[in-house]
Amino acid sequence: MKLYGFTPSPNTWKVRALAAHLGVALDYEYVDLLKGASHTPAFLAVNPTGRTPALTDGDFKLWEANAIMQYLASQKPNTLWPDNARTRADIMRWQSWQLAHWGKESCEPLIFNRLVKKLANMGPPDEAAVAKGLECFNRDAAVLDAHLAKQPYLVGNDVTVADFVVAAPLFHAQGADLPLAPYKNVQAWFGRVSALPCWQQTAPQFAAAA
Ligand SMILES: N[C@@H](CCC(=O)N[C@@H](CS)C(=O)NCC(=O)O)C(=O)O
Repeated sequence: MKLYGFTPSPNTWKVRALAAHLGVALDYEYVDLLKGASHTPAFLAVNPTGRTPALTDGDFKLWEANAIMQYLASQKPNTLWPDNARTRADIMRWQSWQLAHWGKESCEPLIFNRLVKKLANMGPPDEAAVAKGLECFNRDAAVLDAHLAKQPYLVGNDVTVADFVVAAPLFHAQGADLPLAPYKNVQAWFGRVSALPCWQQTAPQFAAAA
């Protein structure tokens, strides 16, 4: 299987970390978004939306990180994606929440405006987007914190695909100044998830993005 990714992005990092944790081998190709490499005819033939990550497995082409993670986790039996309808629906619930809210409305606007713009020389943060992002972040982090007061991981007592997905943007908490201080349960949970060796094994190097 071959993964096309933009190494510094949490969307790519979480897929690579999951594969490393599961011991699923991936050929990896760096797609330099800063040079428009996701909009070349060759890449658009893999993912017509022009985004990373994307996966090929023979003639099967798959894009959207959540779908890719479920596909990778389905390669062999494991505890990250248990073969149980309710557990999978529960994991899917958190993946959906991440896509629509935690990622899109809360973390991504803050990471983009406070970190990516700085690294890519894209000008000052859009303060209105930052203010809205902070409002959404606090709304969503409060829900996450209350949930994690009841259990060590998002879906029961063991780490699952859901934890990989929801934790990924928090690796940029410091760089994007995400206001995590009031959310002690989120901090403790992130400590447990981020301690998995797979994250370090696949960590982006900001100085040399590939
Ligand atoms: N919903 C997609 C989001 C993918 C995405 O937005 N990828 C960004 C990098 S983080 C990208 O490739 N952007 C390039 C572009 O939009 O031109 C997923 O979860 O895979």
